[in-house]
Amino acid sequence: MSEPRGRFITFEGGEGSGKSTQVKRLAERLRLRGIDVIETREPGGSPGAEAMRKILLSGAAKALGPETEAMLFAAARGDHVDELIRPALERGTWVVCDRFHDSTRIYQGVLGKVDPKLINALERVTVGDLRPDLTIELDIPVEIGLARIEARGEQLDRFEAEDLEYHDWLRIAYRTLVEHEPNRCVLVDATPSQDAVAVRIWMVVAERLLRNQPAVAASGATG
Ligand code: T5A
Repeated sequence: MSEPRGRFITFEGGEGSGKSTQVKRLAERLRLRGIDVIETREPGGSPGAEAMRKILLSGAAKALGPETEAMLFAAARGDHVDELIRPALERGTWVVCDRFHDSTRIYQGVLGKVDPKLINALERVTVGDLRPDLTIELDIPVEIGLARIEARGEQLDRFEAEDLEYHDWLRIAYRTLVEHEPNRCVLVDATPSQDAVAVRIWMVVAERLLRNQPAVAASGATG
């Protein structure tokens, strides 16, 4: 494969940390700068992966164990990468994705205790050498994130319904990941207002990915 020309940004973090909200905000801001960008999510993002999303989030696969869930998330990711992400990057489009391979590493690998050899093998098969240029890890105290989810008034999915201890470990695991991969991952405090979090994220993206890239006139806005 030729070197991807678009930039690949992923968002990670615990439940209710504001990933979907900030994916949208960042994509809008990038478009204002004249950058061609698509927003996507995992599990999902392609028709095949969206079908697998329904199974995974319904909890239907939980009884089969974390190894099987890891394989299903990986299968969905493989389809998403082949159908949407890689083609977009190759034509120069930026991709902003709500969760990616770190979610499997953390939820199934760390929390589910799936053997790292299996996690790494699945990663090799599904994403190959593709890695995000930047991963924003939205960090939030567990009780605030879960309160935001509950305020939506929707039924909790398979992972949201786990107990508080599970979510505490999740937060610790994400913070540890950022400490281990500081060149790719940036921890952003997700407790302030949506506007304040969006500004902080924009500063990170501008510093890490846009510093030497001239703005393309799209709507007259500059970044
Ligand atoms: N999973 C996923 C795995 O186990 N392995 C994998 O490999 C993959 C890819 C996905 C689940 O699957 C698991 C992890 C997940 O549990 P999902 O429905 O996509 O499920 O769930 P999440 O990705 O966790 O997303 P959520 O919808 O739960 O939360 P978000 O996207 O973090 O938060 P968002 O933006 O929807 O915001 C939540 C609420 O808070 C408000 C929003 O308006 C919204 O109502 N909000 C704020 N309120 C106050 N201040 C702010 N700054 C706010 N930002 C947002």
